[in-house]
Amino acid sequence: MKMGTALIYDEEMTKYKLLWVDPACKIEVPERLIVSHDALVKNGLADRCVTVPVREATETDILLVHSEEYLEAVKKTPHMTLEDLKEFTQQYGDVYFHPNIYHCAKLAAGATLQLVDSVMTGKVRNGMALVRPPGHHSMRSAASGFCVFNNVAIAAQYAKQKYGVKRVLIVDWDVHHGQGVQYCFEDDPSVLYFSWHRYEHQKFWPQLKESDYNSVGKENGAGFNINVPWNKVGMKNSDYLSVFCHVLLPVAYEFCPDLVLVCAGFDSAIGDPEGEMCASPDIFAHLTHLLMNLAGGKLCAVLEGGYNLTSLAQSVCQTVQTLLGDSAPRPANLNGPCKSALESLHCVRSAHRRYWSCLKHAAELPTSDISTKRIKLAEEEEKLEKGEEEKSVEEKLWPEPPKRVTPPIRTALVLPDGVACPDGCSRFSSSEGPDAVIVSRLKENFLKDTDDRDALTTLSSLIALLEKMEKNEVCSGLALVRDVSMAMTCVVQHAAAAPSDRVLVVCVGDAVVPSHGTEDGKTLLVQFSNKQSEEQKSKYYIPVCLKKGCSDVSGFTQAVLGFLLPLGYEYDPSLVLLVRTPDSGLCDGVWQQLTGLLQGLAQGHTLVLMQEGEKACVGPTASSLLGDAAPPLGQLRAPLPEDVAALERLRHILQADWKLLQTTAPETGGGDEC
Ligand code: SS9
Ligand code: ZN
Repeated sequence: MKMGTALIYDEEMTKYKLLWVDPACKIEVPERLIVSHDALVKNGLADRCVTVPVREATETDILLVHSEEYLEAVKKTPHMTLEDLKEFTQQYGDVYFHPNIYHCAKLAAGATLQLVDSVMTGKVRNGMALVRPPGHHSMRSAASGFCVFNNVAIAAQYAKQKYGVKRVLIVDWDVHHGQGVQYCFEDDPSVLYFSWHRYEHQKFWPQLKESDYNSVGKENGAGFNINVPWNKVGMKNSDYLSVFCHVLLPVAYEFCPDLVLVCAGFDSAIGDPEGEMCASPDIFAHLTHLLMNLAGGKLCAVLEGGYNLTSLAQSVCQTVQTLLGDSAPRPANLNGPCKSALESLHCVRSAHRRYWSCLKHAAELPTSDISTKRIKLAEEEEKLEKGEEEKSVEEKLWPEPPKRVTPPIRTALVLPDGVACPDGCSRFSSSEGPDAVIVSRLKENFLKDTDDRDALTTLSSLIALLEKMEKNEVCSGLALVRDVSMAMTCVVQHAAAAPSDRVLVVCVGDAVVPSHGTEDGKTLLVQFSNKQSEEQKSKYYIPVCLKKGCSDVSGFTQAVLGFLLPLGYEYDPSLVLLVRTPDSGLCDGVWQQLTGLLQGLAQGHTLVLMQEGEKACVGPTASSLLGDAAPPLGQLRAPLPEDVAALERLRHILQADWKLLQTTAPETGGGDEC
C-alpha cells in the first residue's frame, strides 16, 4: 500500500480580507493561510506531499448543501460596492464579505472536493486542504462565523453521491460548534457528526441551545450527532484524548465509516484568542493518528479556524506530518482530564447510551437531573470565576514542538531462515555478531539447559534490534521466535535495565508473562486472555480477562479503545512490546488495528513478538508497522455483557491510579485543575 498525502492549497485564497472595522472579524486574516503553508514548506513537509490543484466548486456542488436563493445572493457580492457589502454582511453573524470572497469560497469548497476525489480514487491515501474561507458554520441559506459555503458538508454529500459512500464520519475538532454541519445532517444516519466546542453553558458563541450534549440528532439520524460541550476554557491534552478514547473512537469504530472528513480547525490549540484552550500543537499528531486506521485510512483534513498564527502553523505541521506517516511525538503531560471535562464526558456518554452499544453501560444521568445540574453548575462557576485571575492568551507561551527525527530504518524483522521479508522492511541480523556479555547473560538466564544455537542467535538479534530502537536507528521491529514467553521476558529484562525507560507490554493471549519491572513501574503489563487469572496485584500488572479471549471483535476492540489506549497514553512508554501467542484467537484485522493504534505511543517504537508458526501473520503485521492503514472491521455489534462488566470492574479499581480511565466526574468536590 503506502500511498501519498495530498496537499491542496492556492494562494488565491489569501486574496480577500476585512475591509472595515469589526472587532469580531479582525482575527480572520489572509496570513492564516500564508503562515500555515510557509511552515509546511519550511519543514520540508509540502515537498513530501502530492500537490493537487484547486478548482472552483460548481453550482451543482454548492447546491448539494445550499439553497438557490443563497447562492444567487452570494453570487452578487463580487459586484457590490463597499457600502453594499457592509449591508449584505449585516444580515449574518460574525462574518464579512469582500469582492473576492465568492471566488475564494468556490475555491475552498472545490479544493475540498479535489481532496475527496484524490482520496476516493486512490490517487493518495489521505490529505489536507488549506482553505479560506472556512466552512463549518455556514448554513443552507446563511453565512456565519467567517464561513460562506460549508466545505466539509458539501464534501460529505458529494462523496455519497459520486462514490456511493455509505457512511461518512465528520470529526470537527475546531473549538467552535459547526452548527452548519449539524443542521445539514441532523436527520441523516449516513453522516456521523462529532464536534467538541467551547460552550460555557451556552455563554460562548454561537450560544445555541442545540450545541449542547443533548442534541443527538433527529428522527433516523438520532444518535448520529455528537456534541461535546466544553464548559470551561483551559482544556488540555488529557481532556481531548479522554474524549477521543471514551466517546469518539468507540462510536466511530462501531459506526465503521467509509470516509473520514475532519473539520480541522486549530483554534482548539493553546494560544488561540478564540478558544483559550491549553492543548499543545502536538496533540493534533495524536488526534490525526487515532483516526488514520478508520475507513482504511481514507482521511481528508480541511482547515477551518485557527487564529494564533504561531499555534496554527505548528498545528497544521503536526497534522500533515502525521498524515505523511511519521511517528507522533511523545504526548506531553497527560495527567488526566479535569473535572469539567469529565462532567461533559459523562453527559455525552449518557445521552448516547441508547444509540451505541459501546456506550450501553455508560453511567446514566437521570433526565430530570440533566437540566437542573447544568443550571446549578453554571451558577457555581459564575461565583468562582469572579475572583479568578486569568492569564491573558497573549502571555501564554509554549515550547515549539520538537522536530521529529525519523529513524533511517522504519521496520526491521528478525525472521527464521526461509521466511520471506515483506516489501518495505529490512531483515535484521546483528552484523557485529552477538555481544559476548549478552550471550553469557542469555545463556545464564534463559538457555541454561539447552545448547540451542538458533534460540541464542534469535535472542541476541532481538537484543541488538532493541538497542537499535533505543538509539532511534530503527523505528519498529518484529520477531518470530520459538518461545514468546521467553523472548518477552528477555526483552523486558533488557529494557528495564536501562536507567530511565518505561516499557508497555501488551500481551494478547495466554502466555507466562514476566513480572519483572512491574513493582517499580518500569514495566506496565496488560494481558488480554480468557484465563481467569488472580486479580491484579499492582497498578502496573493488569490482567484483562475476556470471556472468549480475544476472539470477540467488538469486545476486544472496545477494550483497546476505552481501556488500553488511555492506560498507554497516561503511562507514556519509551517502548511498546506487543506480544501475541498462537492461541490468542485474535483475527488479523483486529491485530492490525491494535498494532496501528499503539504506534501513537513511544514515537512508534513498537517491537512485536510472535511465535514461529505464525508466518502468515508476518505480512499483515509488518504492513501495520510500516504505517499502512488497517482494514476496516465492519460495523461492530454489542460486546459481550460479561466482558463489558469485567472491564468496568477493572476501570473502577484502576481509575484512582490511572486518571485517563475515568469516564465520569468524581461525586464529591475538589481536584478541579481547570
Ligand atoms: C470574536 C468573535 C468571533 C466568530 C468565530 C468564528 C470562528 C470560526 N471574539 N466569533 S472557526
Ligand atoms: Zn473555530
